[in-house]
Amino acid sequence: MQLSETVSLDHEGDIALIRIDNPPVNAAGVTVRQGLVAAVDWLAAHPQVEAAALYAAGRTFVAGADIREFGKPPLDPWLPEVCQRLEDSATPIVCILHGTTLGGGLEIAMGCHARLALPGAKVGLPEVHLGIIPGAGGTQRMPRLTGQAFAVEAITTGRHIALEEALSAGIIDGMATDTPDQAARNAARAVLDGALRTRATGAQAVTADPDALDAARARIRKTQPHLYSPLRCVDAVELSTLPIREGIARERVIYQECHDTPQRAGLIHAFFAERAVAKVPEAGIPPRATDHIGVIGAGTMGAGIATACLLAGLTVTLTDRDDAAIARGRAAIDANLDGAVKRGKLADKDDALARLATTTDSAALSKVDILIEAAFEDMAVKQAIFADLDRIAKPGAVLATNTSYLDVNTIAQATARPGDVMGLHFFSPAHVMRLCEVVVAEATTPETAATGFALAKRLRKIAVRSGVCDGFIGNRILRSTRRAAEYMMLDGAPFAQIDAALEAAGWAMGPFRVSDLAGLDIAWAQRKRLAATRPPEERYVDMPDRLCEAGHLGRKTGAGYYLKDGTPNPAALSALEAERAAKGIAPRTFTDDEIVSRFLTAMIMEASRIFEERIALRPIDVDAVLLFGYGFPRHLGGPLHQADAIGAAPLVDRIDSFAQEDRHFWQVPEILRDMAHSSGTFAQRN
Ligand code: T1G
Repeated sequence: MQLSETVSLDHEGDIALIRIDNPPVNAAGVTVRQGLVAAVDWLAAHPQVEAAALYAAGRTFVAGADIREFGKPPLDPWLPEVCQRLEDSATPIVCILHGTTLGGGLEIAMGCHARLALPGAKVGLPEVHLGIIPGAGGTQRMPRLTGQAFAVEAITTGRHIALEEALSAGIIDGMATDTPDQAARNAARAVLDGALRTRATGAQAVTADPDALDAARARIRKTQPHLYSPLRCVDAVELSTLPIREGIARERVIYQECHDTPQRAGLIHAFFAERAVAKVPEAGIPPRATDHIGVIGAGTMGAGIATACLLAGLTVTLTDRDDAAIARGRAAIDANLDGAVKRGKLADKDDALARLATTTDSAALSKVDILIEAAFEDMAVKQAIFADLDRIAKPGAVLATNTSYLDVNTIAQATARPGDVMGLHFFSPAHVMRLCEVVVAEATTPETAATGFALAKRLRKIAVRSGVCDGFIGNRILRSTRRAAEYMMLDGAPFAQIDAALEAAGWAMGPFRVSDLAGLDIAWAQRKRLAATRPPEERYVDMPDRLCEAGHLGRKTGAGYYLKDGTPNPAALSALEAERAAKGIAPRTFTDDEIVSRFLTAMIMEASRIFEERIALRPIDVDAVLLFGYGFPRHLGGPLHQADAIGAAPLVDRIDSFAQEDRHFWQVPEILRDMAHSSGTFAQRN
């Protein structure tokens, strides 16, 4: 019988089977919660039913609360109540877990009186990644099953726990076989037969483990000082020695405090951004083949791209001009694959290497489905390669360039088949970084674009659609923020302070440390390329050029902004002083907040223009690029999420005030000014 839109119950003599069916991941939305309460009521009204089992249809048991309900008015019944009702049921209820039982799903399971899992099942309480704590008894019931030490680690890291570990930790009581519905039937019968023991989790005792809680707090303060919810998870686990109802009431208060933070909103925006980017105009178009990939250029990028393809089970032909380059490429791939084996990402290295061919003969590329050019970043070089591809590539092959800045429209003109040409901009190291910009040029056909997305998906990349402009979405924003950082540096903020301020705010790495890592010559080459078109009124900081000229290119030469030991490079400091003296700049101090505000505002300015020009189709695409490729703090949700959080009108005021010192750099994008007038948001445009 149907108890709600998504929950049904089968009465089979002295047992009852409760089924949740809410695709795609059986999230515990309002109809699931209503149905479960109705099931408990039904059991209470049918005392002749002596055991029940709860299971879910489809690919997984409940993967959590329904995230789409967050931030909206709460709908009765709440999940904590539902879990309590399950636990209070006089009829024992066994839960059958399959797939990924996460968050509210595991809390439902822990509210039941026993848990059995099908092979391959995983569990976890990942709420901390969404800026909250488990809010339906998870922080109170998990310690009752596992002890506080295990629970505090699992809840503050939010990691997925594999079946074997969940069994040994006490979260799961045993294994089940068969389909979830049959497993449920067997489990309910096992309860009746006395073969499966049931008990209420909330009735179990917990021993306080202050050392484990202190250790967790110390780790979080060190590694995630800018985040709110991890420490609150520890506070909640600490309450688990209280009687269950009292503990859950106190957990609820902490949950609500976390829920109301901007960090929660940012983290949930990031969760949806990761998935929203796949919803592109080309999504429904059948792609061409993506099995055999040709990579042109065996340098760092080419080797990384080849590695990513091999790790995804694809066949790769890698070419370069001479044997020495090929040998270096092979060595790099070999080392990459060793790393993947070590990290558990690859089982059989020989199998991967067996799918790799390397050659200096470009004719070997005639059979490949997709060609990815990763040669030297120079237009003439790329045009020569693409002109040659007309002769070599099979008809229908997709011709992709991995350029980071160059105009894909111009590259496409070098071939007689511009419709097959696109950009696939990977990030170094290409087999590790999750972002890939899929650059759709003027002539790129929808089928070609769809094939680029299909390949990126096989490589398990987060693929974001970008139009053509200098630097596409990510590097164009990077250039703008780097300028903002350089201006602050010249005006008096030590670059070490700029890096430290941004890192303390949650950025993975400050801009100067990023430059040292990537090599200062990359931006130098770009500045030289753009020198001819640079408007005279543009403010220009010379010091990075001086460093490059002196051979300080960053880590690869031993020094850049910083020395090897991490202290500022004296050559950088003296170049800066000389430039200030020459330009008559009296250095002033900047607070850390001001640094973060200017950096973020510059980023928002450029991000707004990129959306305004439809280089990115939606604001959330820009956010995804920054989040997944540029170390933007996840809890801030991305630059355009931040624009909404700050508000268009205050942003316009802020930019106008910065413009008093530099009218050329600080200009309010039209779209922001319009939004300030109309009280609009970027979220409305997603
Ligand atoms: N709510 C709503 N939609 C969800 C969802 C959720 N919890 N989880 C996934 N989806 C959607 C997702 O947006 C996508 O939609 C589709 O399902 C498939 O997801 C009280 C408050 C389960 C491991 O954090 O980790 O419980 O894009 O593409 O790779 O304490 O989704 O197709 O339209 O990711 O197979 C805690 C989040 C919630 C789990 C499946 N739970 N989800 O991965 O598919 S908070 C989570 C995941 C909570 C309580 C608290 C993964 C997955 P669309 P997918 P997948």
